[in-house]
Amino acid sequence: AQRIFSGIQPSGNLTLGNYLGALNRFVTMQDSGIETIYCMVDLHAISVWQNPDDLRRQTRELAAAYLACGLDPEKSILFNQSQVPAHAQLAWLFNCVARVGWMNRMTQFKDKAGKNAEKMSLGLYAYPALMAADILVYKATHVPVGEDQKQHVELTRDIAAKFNHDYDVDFFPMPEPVIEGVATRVMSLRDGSKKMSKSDPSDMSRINLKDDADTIAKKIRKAKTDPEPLPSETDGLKERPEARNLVNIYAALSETSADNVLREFGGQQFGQFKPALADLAVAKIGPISDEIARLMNDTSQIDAILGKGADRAANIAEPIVNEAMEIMGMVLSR
Ligand code: AQP
Repeated sequence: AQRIFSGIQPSGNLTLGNYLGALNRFVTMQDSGIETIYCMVDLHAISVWQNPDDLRRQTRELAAAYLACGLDPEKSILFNQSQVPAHAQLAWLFNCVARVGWMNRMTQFKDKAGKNAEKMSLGLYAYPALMAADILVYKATHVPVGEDQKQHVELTRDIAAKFNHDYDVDFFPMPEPVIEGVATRVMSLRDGSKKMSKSDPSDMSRINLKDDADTIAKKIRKAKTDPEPLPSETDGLKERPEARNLVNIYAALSETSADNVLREFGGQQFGQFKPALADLAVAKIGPISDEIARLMNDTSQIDAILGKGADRAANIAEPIVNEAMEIMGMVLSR
C-alpha cells in the first residue's frame, strides 16, 4: 500500500520556502487518494538548543500553519513527533544499522556545523537516522520534500535496504522522495546561491509566513537582482540565480510555469516585476498569516487535534516498531 509521510521542524519562523516546498504541496496531496501523515518534528528541532517556551509556541504555531494552509486533520494525520515514542525507538534501532561513514557524507550536517562539528550535538549528527525512522515507522512509500532533503531520503533507502539485508527480511519499503514543481528550492532573497532558510541570520533573506504586507513588499523591493530586464525565455535565467529565483517564486505562487511568467514579464525591468510579485505574495501569504493568528487564540483546540493525531499515528507505528524489534531479536513478552 502507498502512504505519504513528511515533516517540518518547529524551529521558528516558517518561510515562503517551507510554504512552497512543503506545506502547500502537503495540502494538495491529502486529496490524492493516498493516506497522508504529517508531523511536527520537535525531536529534530532540539538537535540544536531551543528555548522550551519558544519550542512549545512554535510547535503549536506550526500546527496552526498546517491548518491555515488548508490541511484537514480528518483527512490527514497531523501530530507532533515526541507524542509518538515509536519514532525515537526505531531511531535507536537505525543508529545501530546505519554506518558512521554514511553520516559523514551528509551535506546538511556539514552546512549546519561548518567548522564547529566537534561542538554540535550528537543528535544533529544522527539526525538522518531519526528522519529514516520517521518515514519507515509508517512504512511510508512517498516523501514530499524540498530539494535539500533528497540526500536524507536516499539515506533512508540505504537504511531500509541494509535492515532488510542484515536480517534477511523484506520488511521496510524503499521510500521515494517526491520533489516536483518550480519551488523545490526557494533561494535566499539576498544570495541566489543559498536556500531560503528560517535560521538565516538575516531576516531580509526570507519571507516569513508571519510577515505583514508592508514587510513582504519591502523585502521583495530590496531583494538582490541584477540590472538587466527579464528575459523572454527561461534559458536566459541560467546565469542569473536571483532573477531565476524571483521568477520561480512568482510561478509557484500563481500556480503556473516559469515560461508563462516570462511570457508576461519578459523585457520588463525589476522595477515593474517586483511590485507585481509583492502584490501576489501578499495576496497569498496574508490570509495564511491572519488564520495562523486566529488559530493561536485558542491553543486548546490545536492541542486536541495533535493529541488525536498522535493516537492515530501511534496505532500505525507501534506494531511496525514492535515487529522490527522482534526481527532484531528482542524479547517482547507483554
Ligand atoms: N528554501 C526552501 N525551498 C523549498 N523547500 C524548502 N524547505 C525548507 N526550505 C526550503 C522544505 O521545508 C520542509 C521542512 O523543512 P525543515 O524545517 O524540516 O528543515 P529545513 O529543510 O532545514 O528548513 P529550513 O527552513 O532551512 O530550517 P532551518 O533553517 O532550521 O534548517 C522540508 O521538506 C524542506 O525541504
